[in-house]
Amino acid sequence: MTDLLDRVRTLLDRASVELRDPGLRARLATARRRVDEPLRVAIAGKVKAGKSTLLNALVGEELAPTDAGECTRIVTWYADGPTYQVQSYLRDGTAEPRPFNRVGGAVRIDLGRPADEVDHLEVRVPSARLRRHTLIDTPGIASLSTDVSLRTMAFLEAEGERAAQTDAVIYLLRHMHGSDVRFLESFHGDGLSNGTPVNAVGVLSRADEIGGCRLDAMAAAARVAGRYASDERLRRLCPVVVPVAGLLGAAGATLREEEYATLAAVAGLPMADVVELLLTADRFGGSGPGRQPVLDRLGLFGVRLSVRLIRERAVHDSADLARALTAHSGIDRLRDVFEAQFVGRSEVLKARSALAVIDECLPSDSALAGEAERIRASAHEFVELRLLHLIRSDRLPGTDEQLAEMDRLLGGAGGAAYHRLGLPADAPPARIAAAAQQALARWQAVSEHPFSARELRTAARAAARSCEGMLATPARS
Ligand SMILES: Nc1nc2c(ncn2[C@@H]2O[C@H](COP(=O)(O)OP(=O)(O)O)[C@@H](O)[C@H]2O)c(=O)[nH]1
Ligand SMILES: [Mg+2]
Repeated sequence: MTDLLDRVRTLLDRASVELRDPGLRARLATARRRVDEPLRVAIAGKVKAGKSTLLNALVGEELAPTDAGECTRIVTWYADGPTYQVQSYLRDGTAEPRPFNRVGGAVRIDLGRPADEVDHLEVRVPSARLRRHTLIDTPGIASLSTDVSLRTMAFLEAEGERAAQTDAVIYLLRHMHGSDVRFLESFHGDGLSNGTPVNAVGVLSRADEIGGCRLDAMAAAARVAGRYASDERLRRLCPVVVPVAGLLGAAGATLREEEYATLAAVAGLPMADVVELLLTADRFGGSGPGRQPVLDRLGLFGVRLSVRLIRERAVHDSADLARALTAHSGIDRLRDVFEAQFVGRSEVLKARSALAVIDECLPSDSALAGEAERIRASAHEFVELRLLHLIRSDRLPGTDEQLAEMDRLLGGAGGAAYHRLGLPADAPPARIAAAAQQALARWQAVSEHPFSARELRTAARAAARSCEGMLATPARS
């Protein structure tokens, strides 16, 4: 079987030979390069949902500004590169390097022209965390009508006159909000456009603030996220919702010695004073030098948690505390989900994006468009995506148990064999092979059973094929 991306590369090469229009050729060339570039993942959600903070937490470095400066109104890409470098891509199609400086870590870019002339910014960062995917910070949706919102929507949407610029989306939800769901639905599309359950992960953001920043906030957030995940409408759009306190994650990655010292000094005060100080954010922030900046960096929950951990001697220095903040933030869980859902599926996501460009550049009755269609119809990776979409929009018959297992086998929880078989990450090859063999037999039986509905039989054949794939390449993960 030829590699999916190889088929897509060949198709793009042939298309660029056949096309004469320079504009279309340029688009194909861009699409061709993109096949070999890291996956593009956008962080989307409303203004102040915590997008920029989450990006910083994911990279483990303060990069994206989190105030209301003019650059936060522009779509900004953060990509791996040999040195720090900023390129501004203008709406007229040209690009120019821009000077920047770093204020408290955040990259401050000198635009040198009105912001509305800039299409997007690209910040290169030497970071191993950006090697396999590029993260894209979006300005956010304030309401569905403002200019910034419209630009964000246009950028994320696959439909309309251009293919999506992103391969996958992390969508931040703060509270269950009608407009959040409408936003997600707006780029729901036909199951193979952008922002469908196969390439969207939900984050319940600013999770530490739930329930008034009490110390059990993260547990409360996990319950809320669980409810979101079982919400019918939301589940169809993004089936996984991970609670994350991006602020804690970012602080954990970049905690400074003097911040630890400030917190340790508070922890050393008599208990009654500590309780009094930590009652409200205002009280703590105004109570002494250095405290407001620490509050801004960690939030009230982060300060309360840190003081408690230091008092209880659960942490002894800034490195300990940094680790504890990271552990509480939920960022590691998000990274795992992200790896499983996006990075582990990056080939088919990239192939999908590239084929969307072919669709746009070539007439639908041309031989090459036909070949694009054949790739979509025949490549097993695409078959899996389509079936996942059917399962998740309740359009496949079957028992709940069957559908849940099929979702997993098709890679719904991650593309690695252990994800598909519901085994632990360290399951030995023999156990994986045995489980795959059993699943294969089970699904073959379903596919041949005369009483199975026809759609279920077809889907069962595909699930069996996924099992065969695991048996053929047992070491693949
Ligand atoms: N407590 C708390 N505050 C957060 C968190 N994430 C972001 N914030 C704060 O929320 C505000 C908006 O954050 P920002 O990342 O700029 O949101 P964006 O507009 O979606 O990019 C800032 O003041 C952040 O410090 C979080 O996880 N916990
Ligand atoms: Mg922002």
